[in-house]
Amino acid sequence: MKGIEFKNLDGSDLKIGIAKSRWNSFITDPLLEKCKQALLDSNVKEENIIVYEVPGSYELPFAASKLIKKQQVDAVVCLGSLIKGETMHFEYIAEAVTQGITRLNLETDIPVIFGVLTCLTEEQAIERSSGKKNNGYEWGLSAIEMALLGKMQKDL
Ligand code: DLZ
Repeated sequence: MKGIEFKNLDGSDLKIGIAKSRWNSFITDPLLEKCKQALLDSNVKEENIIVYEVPGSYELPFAASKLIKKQQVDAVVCLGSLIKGETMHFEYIAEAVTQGITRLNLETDIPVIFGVLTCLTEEQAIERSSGKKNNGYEWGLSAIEMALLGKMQKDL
């Protein structure tokens, strides 16, 4: 099987944060839509889905940190789209956002999902954010699975 398989997940007791960048919104809007759909399909209540928008992917770890501290969410999904251009921006931002998300995972007790496309072309990004291959859905399910794991560990 290519990709991730998920069991049935019950998110009815969960509060999930989504940090979403507006840079390349033609990619991040459909990612957000599918991510929310996955949460709703798994019984997360609409009012327990908190979305913070930021200008670009570099700002995602800050927004995720705020969702954790101010909204007490059980998991965060960071949604962004980096498309390689002619300068070094892509490399620096990809490195920074990856490090930022990794730090939050290790330093807070809340899982943060890496929902950032890092593509070489627009076509690659479109392929991964539209139709049946829209990655937003599995990132939403990943958030629920990890939030449930986090809660289980807390109860032990
Ligand atoms: C500046 C920049 C560039 C060149 N490319 C992207 C991109 O492909 N994807 C993305 O999400 N953001 C990009 N940004 C914006 C940065 O993430 C950030 O918002 C600005 O540098 C301000 O901190």
